[in-house]
Amino acid sequence: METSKTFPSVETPDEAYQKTFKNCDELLPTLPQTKGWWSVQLFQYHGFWIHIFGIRGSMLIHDHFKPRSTDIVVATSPKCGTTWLRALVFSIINRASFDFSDHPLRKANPQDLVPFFESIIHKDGSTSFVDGIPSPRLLSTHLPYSLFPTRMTDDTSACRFVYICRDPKDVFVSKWHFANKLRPKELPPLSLEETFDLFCKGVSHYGPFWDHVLGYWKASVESPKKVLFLKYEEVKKEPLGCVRKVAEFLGVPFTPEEENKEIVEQIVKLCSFESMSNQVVNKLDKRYQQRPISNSDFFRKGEVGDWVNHLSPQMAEKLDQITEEKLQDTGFNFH
Ligand code: PAP
Repeated sequence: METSKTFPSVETPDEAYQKTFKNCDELLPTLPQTKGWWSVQLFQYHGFWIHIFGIRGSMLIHDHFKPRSTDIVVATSPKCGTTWLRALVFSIINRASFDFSDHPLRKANPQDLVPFFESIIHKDGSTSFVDGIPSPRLLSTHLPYSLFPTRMTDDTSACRFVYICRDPKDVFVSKWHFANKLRPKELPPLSLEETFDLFCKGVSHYGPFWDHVLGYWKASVESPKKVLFLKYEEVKKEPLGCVRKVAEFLGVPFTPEEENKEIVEQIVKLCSFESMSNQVVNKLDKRYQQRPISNSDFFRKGEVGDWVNHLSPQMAEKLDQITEEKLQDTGFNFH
């Protein structure tokens, strides 16, 4: 649930980009629209409620992105653990390059180390920025799996996706808190009830939430070498096992020597909520120039089951019921 820190310059897109921009401009008025949770309008694009920037980003990726076999895409529906997974993947991939006591994650927010795909594809009005990132490129996205071009998702391309999902009740609560921070002060705060209703109807950034999760889950079943599917609750419970799983999936398993040096333990500790939320950069730095969001807003509680402090038993039951219906016959559950 983000835009880039400094809104990428798109004033002088190159010719190829201009064509995509034009296609996007022509498409938007034809799409169903609704008011988002804050001031951003959402459009229903291929079944998902996405803001203009995300749709244009998706179209640019579709038309212009040149994948590499080494690309790693950290994918999430907003508020499922994006910040955490970015930190984990970054530290797994770069573990030989940095000392844990003087690690980039102690000086930068994970968003600055694993950039947002839908944003940086805009940057410089061409693919030059994204083409210039050295391999392996680590990119983060909220886009649904179905919106990626087949040259990225078919089995012949070796780029990989690591996805994390989370109990929808906790996702909703986390999103509601965050949206209230983003909402302009002139507007009344979002009521929990009204927002809950929208979430249940699937109207939320990159929603419907369940369709987003199921898209990646099905892909992970069909192509386990391409998509690794994690659950926030599992990573909380078994962080060491999950970090080993991610490393294996990415083709960089921990060696016996690294195990002896307790590298896995150090990664888990560095990326833990306690450690990350206490880094000065994550306590103090403002995130965006024009939005009232700070790095600290990405570290609220980091707990499993905080929904119990916000949702009535009836609301929880309703959400569980919707989840049960949506997941029926899919073989997937959130437990
Ligand atoms: P985004 O999709 O907008 O980038 P994302 O990072 O997915 O946000 O979500 C933030 C949630 O992850 C917050 O959950 P909460 O509101 O329920 O507290 C945040 O606290 C949690 N979070 C951030 N970092 C970590 C971490 N290192 N470990 C566990 N949870 C974390």
